[in-house]
Amino acid sequence: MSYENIKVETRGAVGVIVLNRPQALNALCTPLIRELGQALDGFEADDAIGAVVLTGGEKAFAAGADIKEMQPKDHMDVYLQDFISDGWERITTCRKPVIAAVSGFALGGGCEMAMMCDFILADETAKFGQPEISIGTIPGAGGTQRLPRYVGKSKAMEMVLTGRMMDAEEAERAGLVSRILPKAELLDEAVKVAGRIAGLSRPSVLMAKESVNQAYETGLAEGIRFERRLFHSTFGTEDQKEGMAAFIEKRKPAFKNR
Ligand code: DAK
Repeated sequence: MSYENIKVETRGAVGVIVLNRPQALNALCTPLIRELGQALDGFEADDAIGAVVLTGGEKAFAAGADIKEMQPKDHMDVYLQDFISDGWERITTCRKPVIAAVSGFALGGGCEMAMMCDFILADETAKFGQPEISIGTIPGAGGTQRLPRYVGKSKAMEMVLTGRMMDAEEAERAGLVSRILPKAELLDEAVKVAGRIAGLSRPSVLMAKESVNQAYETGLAEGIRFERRLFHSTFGTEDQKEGMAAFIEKRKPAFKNR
């Protein structure tokens, strides 16, 4: 499939999606979101792919939703069309892990998109922010909900109310970013991490992801019960037998994703 606003490639068992509107700092216009959804659908359906990396350009991961597209719209336009809701949530419904590799600006919808991924790797130039308040609106793709879950109320509230940006070091300290990598290595390292995940037992990976995500949806006791059920169910897989046998026999496991 050919795309205008993203680039898509596979590297081994890893699907790589590159946001590619550099002239607009990867502003997330409707056609881009549509293409992103199509690319994710393709990788989800492809058994050869075990994980996905989502990245942008050097100057920007994405500087937000497209302000030029949004500016003329009125309430009834956005409400009746359910403006840009369709497609935005696609990342969050991916069963395979999606890793964000962030260089440069991740602002507004760009920051929200990175937070929808399973974890965020960043380089030292990364800057995160929810600047919507400065243009007369508020975050609309989960920023007021996910940012406090990542960094706590105080920092999230300050960022949402002032539009202040966080640099990579602060983002790592606050827990928004899992690791900072040198700029030249960001994508290769993200693909390597994704490749490691893709080489593990697929059912275990999907269950592990589902179980961590459950921590944000339920209370502790219910979450632990959910985890226990999934943990027990891994004992019904061939991969659990193989993984544990390989450990005992001091060899690499050969997972079959069964
Ligand atoms: N939209 C459209 N164009 C953008 C853009 C954006 N968000 N960000 C940058 N650009 C464009 C600029 O207009 C400029 O284009 P030309 O003027 O050259 O044609 C080009 O990219 C380069 O930008 P600058 O000249 O401004 O570059 P600088 O280095 O001077 O500044 C900057 C970089 C990132 C600080 C600055 O561009 C900036 O402040 N950008 C806007 C950041 C922002 O406010 N972002 C939040 C947008 S609101 C929802 C889903 C999502 C959302 C809402 C709802 N639903 C699911 C319902 C999200 C909303 C938002 O993200």
